[in-house]
Amino acid sequence: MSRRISVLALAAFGVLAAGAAGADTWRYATEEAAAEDVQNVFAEKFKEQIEANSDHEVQLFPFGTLGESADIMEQAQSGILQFVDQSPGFTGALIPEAQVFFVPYLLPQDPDKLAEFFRTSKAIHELFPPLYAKQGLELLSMFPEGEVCMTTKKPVHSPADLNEVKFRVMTNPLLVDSYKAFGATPTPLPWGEVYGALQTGIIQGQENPGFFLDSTKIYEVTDVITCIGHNNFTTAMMANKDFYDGLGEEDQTLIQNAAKAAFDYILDYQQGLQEKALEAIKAAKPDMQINILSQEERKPFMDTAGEVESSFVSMTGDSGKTILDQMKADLQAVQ
Ligand code: 6CS
Repeated sequence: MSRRISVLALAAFGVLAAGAAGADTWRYATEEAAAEDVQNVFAEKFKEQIEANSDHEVQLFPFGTLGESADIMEQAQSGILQFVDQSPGFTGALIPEAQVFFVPYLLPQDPDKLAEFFRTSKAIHELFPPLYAKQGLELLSMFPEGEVCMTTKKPVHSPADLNEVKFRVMTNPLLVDSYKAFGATPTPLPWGEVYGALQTGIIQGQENPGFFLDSTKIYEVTDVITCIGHNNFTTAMMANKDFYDGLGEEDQTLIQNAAKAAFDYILDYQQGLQEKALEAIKAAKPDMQINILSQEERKPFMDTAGEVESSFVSMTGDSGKTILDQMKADLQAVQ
């Protein structure tokens, strides 16, 4: 080896070694585009905590910069990204048990109970991490994003009103079953296609939490918002597992603490967010109808829960049943 080459090799080794022991740049992608969207507020808080407590830097990639949810998940699994936010709505195709979050009316509506559930759930903190680990992912946090409401072109007061409505759902089989049980014709699509599909009439409905209906201006291409209290949008934040396992204890603790701080912050951030978002939509489009269905009107939707739960168990077997039972026990504990 010539001296010049060996010096270059050493210099390169020095840079790599310094990188391993010193300041690194970590890449983190989310599924949402606007800075005030819940996943980005969480990510920004995480970044702030990491950068305030170490020499590492976190680069954020909101939706639209690196592709659809499935793309960023692939990038996280292959190690191109160190962190990713992917919702069970998409992860359900990879980890079928994650679809448990789509059994209607399973999660409580009360924000304090919901927060306590996410904070303490054994299903979330003990049963899900090994399932994510099998997919090369270190599950760092699961958090709620807000009550999901439907947006459609025509009013919905009962499942009969969803008859023949092509309704976009995230790409997992249980959501398809759930919207079939609600009377609609479910159409799984990645997020990037939803606005255009509503605009051209390929689909006539979709569901999302209030802040997202507002920030994505989905109300421009739908006319009615209907809230039936059937779900709260859940998401998950994770790291590439090889990357995480290769870190020293100090960096792992740094990441765990930053994820915990972001979790607490995001629960506070959501107080009153749904109401504010619905008001903002009404201000932007005064003829938008916003219907919060009564208990009586909700009943036929609620009655589908057992059927969807059975589909979940037949899709996921013993593993899914264990998660479902644990979730019910966790929910019981916070009631
Ligand atoms: O419906 C969706 O696909 C999106 N909804 C939210 C609230 N976050 C990300 C996800 O891609």
